[in-house]
Amino acid sequence: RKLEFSLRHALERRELSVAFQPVVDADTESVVSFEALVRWNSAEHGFVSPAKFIPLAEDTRLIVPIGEWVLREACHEAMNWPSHVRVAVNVSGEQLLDHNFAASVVSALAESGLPPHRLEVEVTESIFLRDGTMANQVLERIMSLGCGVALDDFGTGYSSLGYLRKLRFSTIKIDRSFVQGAASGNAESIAIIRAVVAMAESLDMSTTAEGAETDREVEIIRKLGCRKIQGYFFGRPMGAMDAREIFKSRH
Ligand code: G
Ligand code: G
Ligand code: NA
Repeated sequence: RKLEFSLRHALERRELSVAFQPVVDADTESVVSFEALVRWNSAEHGFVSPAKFIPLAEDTRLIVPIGEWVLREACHEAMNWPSHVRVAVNVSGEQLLDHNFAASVVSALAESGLPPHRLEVEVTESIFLRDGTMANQVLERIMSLGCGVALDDFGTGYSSLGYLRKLRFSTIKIDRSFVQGAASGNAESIAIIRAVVAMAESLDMSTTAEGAETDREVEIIRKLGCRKIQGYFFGRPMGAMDAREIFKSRH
């Protein structure tokens, strides 16, 4: 397919970039990390949404070199931020299960000089469906390097609590649909967020509420005890230079 052909050449043509979205501490509202989000401005197709090209990259395994590039870019860029600010990088199943993945994390850290604890790898529940044993092993290796591992889109997939017993995630990310539900008074969403926060606390994991857009949403998330908040209310994904500016203006 034509899009696939273009995507094959996107890296060498320097059409990819990384956007960074701030994650703030729920109490202080100061930026504690950024999530790295890949962007593609294609010569042939213009801006292509990740929702469109990430699945294509996964099907064609182009996600392996693309993901490795994002990882390196993100680690390098994080070196320009204050040392308490972390960077989170999304990792697809295809990438995580590639035999080279752990080595690519090691070299991204070494090349950039980023301390391992400043990198958090984000995975979704779906990775445990493919090859749960292997996914566990790779994630344990990543954790043993000192990196964090966040469980993304929690509650939307094929949730099993089994992997929470095996792996010490640094963060559970609560899906935007629960945040929206809670703010519109949906009792089930509120109960689920409350339960996830309590579970995370007792497992010594942090929680991030995703996709907060309004002060009403921020208000309820805070009341429910989520530790961190990510969403348009505090900042959209932005270019690297704009992300750096945040620390200049706010100190
Ligand atoms: O901003 P947003 O449209 O960026 O991203 C849509 C989805 O694409 C995100 O939910 C995320 O899961 C995925 N995504 C964005 N960047 C990356 C990346 O670098 N690697 C992988 N595997 N997925 C990404
Ligand atoms: O699922 P993941 O954590 O990868 O989510 C990242 C995606 O969510 C990106 O596409 C990002 O642009 C999007 N996103 C981040 N904040 C908000 C928000 O406040 N509202 C909406 N609608 N999308 C958001
Ligand atoms: Na993510």
